[in-house]
This record gives sequence, C-alpha cells and structure tokens, in this order.
Amino acid sequence: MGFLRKIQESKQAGKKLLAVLIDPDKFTKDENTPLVSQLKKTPPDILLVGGSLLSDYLDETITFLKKHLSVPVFLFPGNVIQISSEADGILFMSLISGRNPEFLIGQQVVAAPLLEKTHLEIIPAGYILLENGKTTSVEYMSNTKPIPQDKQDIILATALAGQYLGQQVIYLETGSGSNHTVSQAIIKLLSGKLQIPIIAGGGIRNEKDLKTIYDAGADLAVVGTVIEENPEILSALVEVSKY
Ligand code: 1GP
Repeated sequence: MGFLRKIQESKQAGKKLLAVLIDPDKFTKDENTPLVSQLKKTPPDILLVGGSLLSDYLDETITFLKKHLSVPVFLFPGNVIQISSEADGILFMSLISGRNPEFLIGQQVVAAPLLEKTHLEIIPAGYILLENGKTTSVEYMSNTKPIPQDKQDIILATALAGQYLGQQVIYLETGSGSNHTVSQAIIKLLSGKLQIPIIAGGGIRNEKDLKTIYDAGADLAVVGTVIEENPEILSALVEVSKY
C-alpha cells in the first residue's frame, strides 16, 4: 500500500501517524548512534528527509536509512536539487501560503521530468507556512511570508484552495525549531472543513504537544528537532500516536 492510501485510511479510521524529519546535514550515518538505535527500537510510521538548505547530497543518507530501517522514506524537499531515486516517495509540495511563483510551480516544473524517471510515490501536498513569532528558514529561503495564525479565515481559504486544486494533503508548518506548534484552533477549524488529511509540523517538543495536535484533528504529525536533541523521547511519542 502506498503512503497516501495509508494516511487516507488512517484518517477514516481515526488513527494517528507519526513522522520523524531527518536533516541529512545533522544525521550521522552510523548504526550505533542513539538516534538510529531508537529509530530501530520504536520506529515511526514514516521518515521525511530534507531541509531548507542542504550542504550534502541526499542519496547516501537515504540509502543508509533504507538499509537499516524498515520504515518508508519520503523526500521533503526544500528545493529541486533535493530529489533522490533512492527514496520511496516524495511530498510534492507547492508553497500555497506564499506568492513566490518559484515555490508555487517553478521548482515543480524543473523536478517533474526527473521524477518521471523514478519509481517514487508522488503525494501532491499543499504546504502552508504559518507565522510563529520568528523568521524561519523556510520563510527566508522561499522568500514568502507566513500567514499569521490569527488570520484563520485566510488559512482556511488557502487550505480549501489547495484541496480544490487537487492537493491530496495539507501540510501546516510553523517551521523547524519553532517555539510554537500550529494552534489547536486552526487544526480544529481545518479538520472540520477539509476532506483531505492534515499534516502538522514545527515546534512539537513532548507528548503533550503531540497529543494536542492529534486531538485537534491532525492525521500525521512531524517531529524533527526534539528527536535530534533527545532520541529516547521517540518511544513516548510513538506511544501517543498509537493511543
Ligand atoms: C517539520 O519543520 C517541522 O514540519 C519539524 O519541526 O524541528 O520543530 O520538530 P521541528
């Protein structure tokens, strides 16, 4: 089963999924690191690999992850050079909160002929960047403005537009290392109105944050920084995702 099917079926069944974001620049390709041991012990449902800016090629990291773990590995690309045929799939994102044509369609056009040559599962994703009180890497690198979290009508309209344009998931992002998660009110509002699954990421630091995100209606939550800093917390987070 492809991962899109999995997330759709989980949504229908009211089940929750957990993704761990791997930044290849911060990842050590050694099976004895606490992070890799923990990923083996309590695997999440999916690994996302990518970042706003990478200083190395992705292939080796993905090959390593595929060799040592039996979890689907999907690309979470910050730009078109972050494509690898070693992965299982790609979140094919359009940054719909922004008004920079390069991240709405430009990079996607450059990527499409490369993707056509791969076996990757391509999941069309509407990516919505939300304001979190500080300038995030995504905001700076994409040269787009995040939507303020109190502009709920604009956030909803953006997500609905994504759904009507055919995107299969909506990804709500406050940015890696953010001090705030996506607010519960926003996730609640969108999950009551959208038919497609909701992914939420940015600022999830503990079980309570994760539970709040799930209770609000997110179908897949993404954690990055906290797992880099404290891999052992993954077992508690995986447990929350299965409650
Ligand atoms: C993925 O940007 C997030 O959507 C990851 O954020 O690093 O804050 O967990 P954190």
